[in-house]
Amino acid sequence: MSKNDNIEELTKKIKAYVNKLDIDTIGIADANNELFLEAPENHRPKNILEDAKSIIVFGKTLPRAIFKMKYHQEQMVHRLYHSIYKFLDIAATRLSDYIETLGYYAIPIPSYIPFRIENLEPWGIISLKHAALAAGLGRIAKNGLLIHPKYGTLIRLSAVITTAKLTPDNPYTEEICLDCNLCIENCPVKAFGKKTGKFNKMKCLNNVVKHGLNILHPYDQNYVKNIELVTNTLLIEYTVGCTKCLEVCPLNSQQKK
Ligand code: B12
Repeated sequence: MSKNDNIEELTKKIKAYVNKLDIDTIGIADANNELFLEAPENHRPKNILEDAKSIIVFGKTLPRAIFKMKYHQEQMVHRLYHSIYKFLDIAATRLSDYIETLGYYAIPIPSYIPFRIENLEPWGIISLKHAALAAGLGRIAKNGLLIHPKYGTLIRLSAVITTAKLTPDNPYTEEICLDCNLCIENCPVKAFGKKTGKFNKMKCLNNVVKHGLNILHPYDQNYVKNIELVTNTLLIEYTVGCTKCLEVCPLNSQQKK
């Protein structure tokens, strides 16, 4: 296929390839989407890949049964999180490879690690929630997560930035979040400010990312300074200490059918 190919044809071809990878949902965003301007310079798709034109964003859901388990829930969440992130990383790598065989450049975005620390805050290479919002996959729920009309906040995300010009999808306009506040009220570390609703990432991170290393290393300013290297190298297989905001969401317990 050459660069002069019809944009619609190319879009269809790429979406068909992604669907063959057993993906639950897919959308396309324009690399110029103004949402990305809210990210720091070095976390905008256009600055990550020269001449980027589109971002293909896709997701896979966690099984609903996670919150119906009587025993071993934390252990299963641990395994499933890392399996699903690897699954998505492999899908993104395969898709990038496919797009490059069509004559364009394409780069897969990691679904979790490595992240970067900017002003003492963790950032993914790009924010996948915002990419998914731009690609019309869903809306941002009250707790700041991407909420999908069918998979709720159990949807896990991945993306590929490419120089191929593709047809972007429209934003998802209907309300999805039920605004019930259960996720905010049940947060065990009160990560959401009572008055402002602002999300304190470090409070959440300290309760979520559990690793043997944390027992040996005091969680202080020095730790936070080194957290990028520590997390990206040693914490890859951390266990997930908290999923309360997912567990209490009414949309996450609906049957998938
Ligand atoms: C670092 C990180 C964390 C950190 C910090 C979270 C954070 N909000 O930044 C910690 C460890 C706390 C964390 C926790 C969790 N995480 Co996390 N995390 C990430 C990671 C690697 C980077 C996120 C990032 O870049 N944040 C930086 C910016 C965007 O922060 P922000 O708070 O989201 O943005 C605010 C402002 O910047 C501003 N804003 C407004 N408009 C716009 C527009 C743009 C373009 C930008 C950039 C910002 C912005 O408003 C935003 C909301 O307040 C992503 C993977 C990825 N590459 O995206 C996964 C990711 C966000 N995590 C995910 C998940 C599942 C979780 C947990 C549910 C895990 C769990 N415990 O079960 C919790 C969620 C807690 C919660 N309610 O948010 C999923 C979310 C999927 C979804 N459906 O939304 C992601 C996308 C991973 C994936 N591949 O699916 N995570």
